[in-house]
Amino acid sequence: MWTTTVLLLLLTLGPRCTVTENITSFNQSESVGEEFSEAPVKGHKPVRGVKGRDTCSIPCDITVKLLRDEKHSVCGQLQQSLLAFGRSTRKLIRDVMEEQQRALDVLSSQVTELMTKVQTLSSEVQRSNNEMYSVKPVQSHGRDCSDIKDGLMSVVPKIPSGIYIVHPEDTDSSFEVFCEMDYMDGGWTVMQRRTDGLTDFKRPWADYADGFGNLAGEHWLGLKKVFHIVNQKDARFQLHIALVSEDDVTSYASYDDFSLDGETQFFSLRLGRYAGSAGDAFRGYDQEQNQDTAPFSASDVDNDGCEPSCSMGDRTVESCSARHNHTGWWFNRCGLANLNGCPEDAERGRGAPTRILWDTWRRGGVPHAVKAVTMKIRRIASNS
Ligand SMILES: [Ca+2]
Repeated sequence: MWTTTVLLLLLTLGPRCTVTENITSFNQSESVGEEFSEAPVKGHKPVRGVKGRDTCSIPCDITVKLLRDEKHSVCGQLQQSLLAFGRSTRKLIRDVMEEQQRALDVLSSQVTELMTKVQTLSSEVQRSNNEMYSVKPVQSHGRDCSDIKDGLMSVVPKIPSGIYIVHPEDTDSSFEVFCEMDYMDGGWTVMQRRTDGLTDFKRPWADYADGFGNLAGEHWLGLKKVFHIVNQKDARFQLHIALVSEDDVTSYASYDDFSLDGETQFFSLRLGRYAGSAGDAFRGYDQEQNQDTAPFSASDVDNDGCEPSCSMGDRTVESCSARHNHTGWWFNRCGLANLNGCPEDAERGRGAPTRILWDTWRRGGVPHAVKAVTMKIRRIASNS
């Protein structure tokens, strides 16, 4: 009835226009259309030109207003829906991203765990590789590995690398050494080897004098034993240093003469001419860095040339051994080489680099990070 009343009201007002039944708000029922098409309201003439039950005439400005109101209401609803949709989409995206982040976190912790396992496994592989060498010393006596090689060459087609017993000339002592019989024609007595970082090189003087570590793996043969070998009558030795970087680049430094003074001179180093690809870090770039002729120092024996102290950049150094985490070497105002260097205790557990120092071996001005090194000596002249 309300609609009918509105329509009747509309018919009495202002300019007129034709409204067809597709304007739904005005055509709620057939009876409505019937009501004003066939039964004209009292006092009003039917509008001219409007015929049949499906059309009606209402003022245009009212129609426009009603349509506009309806449009506003629809627009408002649409806007609300869009806002709600936007909010729910944002929440959905946030949820998905959070879920993916959680998945990534889980994956990254798994990768870390795997890396640790791989590291442990490769250490074990390295250790078992080392143990593959003859751990039981070969009972083949000679004065050093070069002498053993010369003695066995005529009777054994291929001399294996491994642990041999040597008895240097003019000494009462015999001891075990590792002989490299394959590398560069063999006959090398290994005096130091670093491979896996499992042996602690943070040691006092007595250990550096007597030797430590595992001959088949990482070890320091000992200054007394090396002195006995290189101090033999009418024998001269060369030194070969083989380096491997963290990214598996290899390099070497060799000296055509190598000897040590006795213990009373703190096993001072004596080097011949340098050849190689790693640079002469023993001598460095100037006399201040030169370790040739330097006596050996350890954490408890200080012969490092810093007396009472050295200035290095903005630092004052009293003990090169302390500066190099209490390792032993032929320090001279520290210098550019320390093949016995090891990482600080705090760094060790985190798989820190070995800190083996051979500073003249560089790429693009930056020293290589050395992961493995072997120092070995071989006879270059015999008393024959
Ligand atoms: Ca000092």
